[in-house]
Amino acid sequence: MKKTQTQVCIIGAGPAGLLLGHLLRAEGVDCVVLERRSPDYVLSRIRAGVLENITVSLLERLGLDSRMKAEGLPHDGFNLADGERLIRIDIAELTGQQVVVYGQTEVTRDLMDAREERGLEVVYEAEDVTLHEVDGDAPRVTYSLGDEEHQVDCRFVVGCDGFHGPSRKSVPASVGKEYLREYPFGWLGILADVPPCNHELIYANHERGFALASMRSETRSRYYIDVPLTDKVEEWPDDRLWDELAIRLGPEAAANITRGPALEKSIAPLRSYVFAPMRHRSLLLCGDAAHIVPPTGAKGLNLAASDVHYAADALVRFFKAADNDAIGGYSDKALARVWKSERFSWSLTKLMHRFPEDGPFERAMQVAELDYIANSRAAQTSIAENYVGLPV
Ligand code: RFL
Ligand code: PHB
Repeated sequence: MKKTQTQVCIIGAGPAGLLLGHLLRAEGVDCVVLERRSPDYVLSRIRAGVLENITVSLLERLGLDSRMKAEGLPHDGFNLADGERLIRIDIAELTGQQVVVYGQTEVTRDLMDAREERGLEVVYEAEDVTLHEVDGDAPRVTYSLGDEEHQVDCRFVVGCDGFHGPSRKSVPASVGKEYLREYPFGWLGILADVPPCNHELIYANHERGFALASMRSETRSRYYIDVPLTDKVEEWPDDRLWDELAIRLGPEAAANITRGPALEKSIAPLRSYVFAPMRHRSLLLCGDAAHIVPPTGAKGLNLAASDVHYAADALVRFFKAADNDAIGGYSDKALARVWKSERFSWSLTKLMHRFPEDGPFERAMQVAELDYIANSRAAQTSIAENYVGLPV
């Protein structure tokens, strides 16, 4: 058994784990990150595209924002489409803020590329990562790498290992509470090297279902439609998906859609999930390890960033100022923001999707709400301030 010692052992090198590792290293806190997959595999996952202020400002604070500044697309607004009607939410005018369209893959790549220069140790392809004694003050994490068994002794373990990782499962069932809402559809996404059909995002509620027109750059588009959970990607050849997008996004957007072969196509289920508390003794949870939102509000990655902001602050105060209180307050602080993002993502999902169980009354409620939003600056402001991200 090869043993190492560090202050913080981080499980998972997605955006949450890498961001936390860099923030801790920048403050002189020792840490090691253990990741089950290879760097190429991590970069091949196509996920989030919209960054809130908190995510942008953490990259700025780390001085790892140069490519995002050069290549990211600042957006002043987005659109809700309901049949023929397009409701523009002018987030810049309503909140004085913007969001930045810059893919999660690129954020992850920038954080990965800075590992060596910043002295951040990440062990990729770590198998059988197992947490031990997180109940006490001296937890351990074991893993294997090839034929070799390893053990990391540390003061804190931070679970940044996503929804399926082992960290959350290390919290005793008697301590943790789960809140879950599953949705009766998934999002089928397509990534293609074609110019976007619109310079801003369009979330559409069409009688045939939901559609989203998004992008990664001026030459790369990302589109989604909702599909029954029983659908398989193979049932959606590119042409069928482009035809469906053209119908659901409406004639104006359809006229501007450029079709192209899929670089990636996948179906992701939608769920709302919260695990509380987000700390158990020497174990802290951040990001998808503790909560999931449906992607409708573009909140998942940004929530991971705000968790990491609180966790880094608490850990730095513990190691540099012998201050225990911040660790003690981490879960409540993080959850207060998590629940507000959960609420926003759930309500936008309900507003923009046709649920199989819904009847004429539920549809009339959607129409009334969209009509209210279209004609009320207060309603638009509420959506805009949630979309750009509530204060951290
Ligand atoms: P991740 O990215 O899942 O990373 C977790 C990492 O942990 C590793 N891991 C392990 N490592 C060691 N041992 C084990 N046993 C392990 N098990 C797992 C994994 O390999 C992985 O590298 O979680 P993290 O860092 O918390 O980041 C969360 C975000 O990835 C997620 O919330 C967002 O992608 C959600 N999301 C969106 N968020 C936004 O803010 N804006 C968006 O526009 C947006 N769009 C989306 C999305 C998610 C989507 N999908 C596919 C779920 C669109 C989609 C389609
Ligand atoms: C994306 O571009 O992948 C994206 C954008 C906005 C969302 C979800 C996903 O709400």
